Amino acid sequence: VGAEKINTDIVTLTRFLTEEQSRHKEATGDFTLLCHALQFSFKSIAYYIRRATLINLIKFELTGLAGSSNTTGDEQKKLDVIGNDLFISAMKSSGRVRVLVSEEEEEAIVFDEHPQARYAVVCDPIDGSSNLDAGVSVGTIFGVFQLPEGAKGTKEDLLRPGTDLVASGFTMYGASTQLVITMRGGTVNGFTMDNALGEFILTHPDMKMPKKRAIYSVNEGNSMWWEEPVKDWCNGLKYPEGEGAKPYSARYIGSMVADAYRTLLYGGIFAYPADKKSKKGKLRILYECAPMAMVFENAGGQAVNSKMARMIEVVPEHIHDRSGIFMGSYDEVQKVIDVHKKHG
Ligand code: AHM
Ligand code: MG
Repeated sequence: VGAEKINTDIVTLTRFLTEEQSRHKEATGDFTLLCHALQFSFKSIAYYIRRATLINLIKFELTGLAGSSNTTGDEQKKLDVIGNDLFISAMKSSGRVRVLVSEEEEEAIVFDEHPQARYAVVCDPIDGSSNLDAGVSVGTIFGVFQLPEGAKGTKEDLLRPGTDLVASGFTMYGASTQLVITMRGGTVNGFTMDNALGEFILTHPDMKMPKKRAIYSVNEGNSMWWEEPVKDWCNGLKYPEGEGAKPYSARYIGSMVADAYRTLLYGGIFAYPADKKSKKGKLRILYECAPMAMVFENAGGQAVNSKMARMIEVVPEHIHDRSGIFMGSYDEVQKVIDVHKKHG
């Protein structure tokens, strides 16, 4: 130990949630329990991703590790299936979730065994999974809605704008596991998983993103399909006018949680616009765009769709509905909005 200064008053996610709950006199504790179940799903997904990466390296198959095999028994169970199963089972066993939407599931999952449960959870259990084999960071994106008493968990309970979310956030399974979480109208808090303690530690309290930063993050390979205002905006960043003006830096990982996490910390803008080929964009409103929009707004940034409407106010037409999105530092998103206004 010696001269090393040891913090003996660590704020874990568990402690943070307990303190949050005691600040809300009317709280029943149901939401806190739901958050504990979320926490467990993040920990277990992080664990399996780390383990699978290692196992892949030494050429084992995932079947045995996943603890179950499919009909042929020898085909490996994909990590996104494992992540999805871990998430569903954690939500179901919490007893607090009435209905769940996962990117991996065509239909919403209604937990009729918990008819009194008052929450709906939306998630992408492992976003960016096409990057997994290259060891690139992936993550879980989630959102929580509160349901009216006696809700049956129908689709209508879920086709709501992000402004109805009571909590949202995402994890990033990278060099370390990061968790970013925010509650409606609250601050954004970042936690880092301490593997030795098995706890998420509050390392980034009250995250506020830089008001501007010359970094843009977009798949420019799609630019031949972009609409004029989007092309105009991007060219403006690369070929700025005026004496001594410097162009923006490009950063694109292709894994939303990783691009979002960097953008939150360093500032800049992340975009996945709708275009002539993908008229509705690529990313999903309910469990990708809306939760991220809430995080970015609560951190002082902005998030809009391709029509320049506030992303968090968009109501999806169906649970897997998509949207274009621009999210990031306040001034950087404002630039996009201004260019679109100019085009009328
Ligand atoms: P996924 O949900 O199938 O993983 O797709 C979402 C991912 C995001 O993480 C990322 O921002 C985007 O797709 C990248 O798309 P592209 O490869 O078209 O640039
Ligand atoms: Mg996804």
